[in-house]
Amino acid sequence: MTDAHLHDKTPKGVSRRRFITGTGSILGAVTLAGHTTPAQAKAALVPAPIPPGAHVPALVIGTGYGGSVAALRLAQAGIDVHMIEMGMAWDTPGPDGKIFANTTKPDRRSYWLRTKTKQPLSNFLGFPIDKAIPRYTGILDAEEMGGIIVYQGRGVGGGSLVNGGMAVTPRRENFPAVLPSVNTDEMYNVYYPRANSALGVSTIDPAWFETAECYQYARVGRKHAQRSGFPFVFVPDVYDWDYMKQEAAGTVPKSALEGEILYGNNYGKKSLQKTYIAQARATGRVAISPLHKVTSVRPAATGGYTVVIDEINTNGDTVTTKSVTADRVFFAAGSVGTSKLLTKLKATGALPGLNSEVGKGWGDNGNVMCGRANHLWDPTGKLQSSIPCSGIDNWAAGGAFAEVAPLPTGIETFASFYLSITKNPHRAQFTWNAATGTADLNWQTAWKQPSIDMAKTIFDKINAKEGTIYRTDLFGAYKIWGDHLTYHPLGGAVLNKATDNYGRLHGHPGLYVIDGALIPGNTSVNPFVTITALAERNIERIIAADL
Ligand code: FAE
Repeated sequence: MTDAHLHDKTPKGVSRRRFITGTGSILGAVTLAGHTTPAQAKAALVPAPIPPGAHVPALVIGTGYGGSVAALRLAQAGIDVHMIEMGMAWDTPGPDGKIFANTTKPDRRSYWLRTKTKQPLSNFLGFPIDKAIPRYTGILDAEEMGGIIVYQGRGVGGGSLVNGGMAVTPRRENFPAVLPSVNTDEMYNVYYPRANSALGVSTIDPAWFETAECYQYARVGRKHAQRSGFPFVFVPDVYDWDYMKQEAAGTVPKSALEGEILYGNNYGKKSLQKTYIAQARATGRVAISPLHKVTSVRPAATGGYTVVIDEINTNGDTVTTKSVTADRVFFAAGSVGTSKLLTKLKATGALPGLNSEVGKGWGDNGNVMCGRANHLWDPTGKLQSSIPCSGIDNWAAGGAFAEVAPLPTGIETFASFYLSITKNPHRAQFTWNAATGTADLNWQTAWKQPSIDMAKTIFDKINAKEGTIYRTDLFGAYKIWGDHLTYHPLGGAVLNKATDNYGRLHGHPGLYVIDGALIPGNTSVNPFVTITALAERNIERIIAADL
């Protein structure tokens, strides 16, 4: 790389001298002097927790899928990265010797700054099951906004800490509707394979599936789907299937077979901490500051951006407010986090160049849940793996793809449980509320009706065929549909609208969006593989063209 090249590609507003120093002496020293040793390069990395006044070449807000991809690829390109994460590091065991709490015994580790649990399945046999817990910076955020509860992971690893690990690539024919401005061939030939490989995605051994006690519920799901003529598909996951076999054999500590999901997974799941983030740290160029929350980004007088960060304690209180500078900032705070931040920064004049697409195009991936009551001769099993491995694909005919999900209660429930992803057309918008100082979302509860209708194309038919009924006791006293929530927030800073076709925010060179906020509301399947693959595509272009 020549000096002239550096000059050409320096973002507007970042002085060339600043950019070279700002790259932690890595690009600068390596290319201009050619003498930097790995030890010197490492010494230049700003340590965590990030000190006030620090200057970093690349600052990544959030440590979920988008952020982890950005950090790894930037580091591999020789650029020092600092990741800022509002949640905890999740690297220290609690009093029970485990890092994460069990799903059946939520404690302070389970929820983000709540004094009572907010379980997605709020009731059982009609009775509320939420309970009091101490307020703490726990792992699962149940964020209540505009008529919907949006569940999100908090901590180093983002959503990968709490999710089911279902790693689904959309059917190729559905992709153009998901991301119309992205080349389908490139995604399926290059970036989906790259993402799947780096995430460690694989599919359950079909022979083991047939006999495993813990997947009786999925086999019942298959039987019912097929008897009604629906295509039943195995769904890949990032869980280590060999580990699960050992759990079933009783030779290792149990995780999926102990019902762990939602509040973290102690053993078999390959969260980002074990994949992208581990690789990123191994480069020696990535530092992570947990319990740090970005509250502002604005152009710095000296070039680059000033980033304001609150360091918080485990009660959620701000301990210190720090100001740092960064040559480039990657927004990877998740669909909700990125959208809220950008909406605020545009409205308050911190980033006046952002366009009017910011905050728009937010959707819930059409999530809706339901349970079915099976006959007594059709038990789904006491032991249920918390990791789903299968789904019912009625996307083309009915606009719904349903995960056959577990109900890992430890007792026989005679219930089949499903999370459907549907082609819900509604999109909401974040707007700044100056009176409350919050970014509000205008989602409406009634907007879930199309999702219910699409899910019914599957389950009304199965119920009619099997002579069964919906469970009415899981989401309230008499409520069939879990239509109050989403696990899959998407959009709010949509690709090729709020940003260019690679995630560069309009109006502010050197600012990028690289997470689920780029995807306009729906992916037709579970989203994280698409978020990861899109981030791989975008960062490759950004590194090649901008750095
Ligand atoms: P995400 O992973 O949410 O990461 C954003 C990170 O930014 C988080 O760690 C935040 O704490 C952090 N952050 C936010 N604001 C700030 C700030 N101001 N300063 C510093 N840090 C901040 O974003 N998807 C699937 O594909 N398959 C599944 O099986 C699946 N199951 C799920 C189950 C549950 C219970 C949940 C909640 C989600 C599930 N998902 C699943 C969704 C998936 O986890 C989600 O789409 C991705 O995690 C989104 O990735 P992003 O990189 O956009």
